[in-house]
Parts: sequence; structure tokens; C-alpha cells
Amino acid sequence: MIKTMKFMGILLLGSFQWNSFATAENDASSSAGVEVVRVQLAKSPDVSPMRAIYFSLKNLSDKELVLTGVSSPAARHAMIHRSYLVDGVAKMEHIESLTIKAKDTVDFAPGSYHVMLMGVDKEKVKQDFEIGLEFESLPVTRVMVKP
Ligand SMILES: [Cu+2]
Repeated sequence: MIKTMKFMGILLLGSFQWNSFATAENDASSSAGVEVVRVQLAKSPDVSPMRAIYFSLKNLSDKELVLTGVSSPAARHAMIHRSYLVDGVAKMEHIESLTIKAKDTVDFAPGSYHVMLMGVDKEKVKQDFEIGLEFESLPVTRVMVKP
């Protein structure tokens, strides 16, 4: 219950930070230190305001990497979420930051981590669109998502 309430608070307070994306110099989903592969948009009803995105996030560097946020011009809010089960009931929580160890890979996948888009632009998500992954010590990494 506490987590659910916290999540609601974040939804209400969440500020849109696409500005950092626009000024980023990094154009590829692969840059010094990070590679994003197997990007997949989960199937959702067209009318749904939410979308989940999965991928594998590889830390190619020999230092730990800290993912601190995500943004997209195709949605009003974007968050890192993690799904989990409580007594057989699926829940999800907001992840403030996610540390990927040196040379490690974290899979964003059903039942686990995902990027959650909220308030999607229903036309934009029918075409290729971008998300921006924000790391503590890297420029925003742009990732192309295909419908
Ligand atoms: Cu979610």
C-alpha cells in the first residue's frame, strides 16, 4: 500500500524532463559505455494511455553505471518500473535508480524491469519513436522503439 501511494505521488509530481534529451549529443543507442539491444514495445490496446518497453541494457564499461531516469517525446511521463508478484497478484513499483555492474547486462522483460510510458501520444506510438535513457555520468542515450 505504501508503495502504491508513493507511486501515485510520483505520478502527480513527476516533472517532464525532455529538455535534457533535446540537448544530448549522443545519437545512438550504443555509446561509450552502454549498449541497448532487443528493444521491444509490449502489445497494448490502442486506447490504452500506457505502454511498456523491454530491452537488454549492457554496461560495456569497467565501472558501474547508474540509470536514473527515462523520457520520451511520445508520452507525458516515462518511468522505470519493476513488476513483481504478491500472493499471485501482479504489481509494479517505480525504480528511482538502477545500478548495472561493470560489464553486466540487465534485462528489461515481462515480469521484471520495464520502461513505462504514461499519457502516450496514441499517434506517435504507432510509428517509430524514441526514448531517452538518463544515466548518472553519461549523456542521454537515445533508443529507437518500433511499434
Ligand atoms: Cu509499469
